[in-house]
Amino acid sequence: MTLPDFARQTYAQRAGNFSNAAAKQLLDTMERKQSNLCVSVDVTKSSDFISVIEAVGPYVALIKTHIDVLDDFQPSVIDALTALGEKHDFLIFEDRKFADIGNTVGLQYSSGIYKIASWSHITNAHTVPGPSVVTGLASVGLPLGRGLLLLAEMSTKGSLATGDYTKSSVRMALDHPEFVIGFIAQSRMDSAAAQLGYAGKDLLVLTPGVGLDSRGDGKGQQYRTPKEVVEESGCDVIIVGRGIYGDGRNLDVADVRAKAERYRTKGWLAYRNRIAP
Ligand code: S5P
Repeated sequence: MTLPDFARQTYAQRAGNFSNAAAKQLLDTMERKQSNLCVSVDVTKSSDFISVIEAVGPYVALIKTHIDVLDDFQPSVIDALTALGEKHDFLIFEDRKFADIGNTVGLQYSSGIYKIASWSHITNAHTVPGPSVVTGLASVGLPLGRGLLLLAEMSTKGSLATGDYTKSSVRMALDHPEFVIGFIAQSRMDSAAAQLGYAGKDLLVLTPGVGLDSRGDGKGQQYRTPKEVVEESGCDVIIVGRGIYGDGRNLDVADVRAKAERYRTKGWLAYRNRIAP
């Protein structure tokens, strides 16, 4: 497969392609920590949540959360998460998948018990509502220097986010370059962007559905390896959850740390091979 030019640039070079503060920070962090790993911490106890993040912190550029799955959420969890982000030098991505009218998503992003915009550098949205989902979120997130990812494709079997839907998602991103920093997707979107007349616009691709030891979870999830995702498909960040902490029960922190190190090594090698084949 022929990859476009952005896939051959270093993360440090690409930081200069973005005006958005969160995108620049993420790329600079990836370069500094030599890591394109994002760990998705989908556990339900706050103590496990913090233990996993403490263990993987040194190896990641980004921590992805589903803050609403914590059974015992307290605002102090956010303080602990933020402090670990400062200690270990990573950014935070709340995987909220907003998908409502602009007014509602603005409220969901700023308010309620989670106040996502106040602590999450990056969040994401489905494109099904059309551009108003982006403008609604931007009215809250842009003044805070936040960034948004659009779900252009999904990792699940039978996903409807393909073809014209994916292409329309790319158009929505290109129409909002200050706030939209890229996609959740399985491949680069540069050829769709070029077809839409935006050949020179860099956008990040963060990719879930990454696993070294399994091809699926029996619940619709499909896994590919870091090599397939980063080197062959040109994606920028690998998002790994259960590949690192298993089913989240009986956490073995030393094992979680070793797995994070393993994914970080594989992800970085795939990137090195991609930029200097
Ligand atoms: O297409 C997608 C988009 C996302 S954000 N497929 C996904 O799996 N995700 C998220 O990535 C999902 O919500 C979960 O938090 C993570 C994958 O977790 P894993 O345990 O399967 O690695």
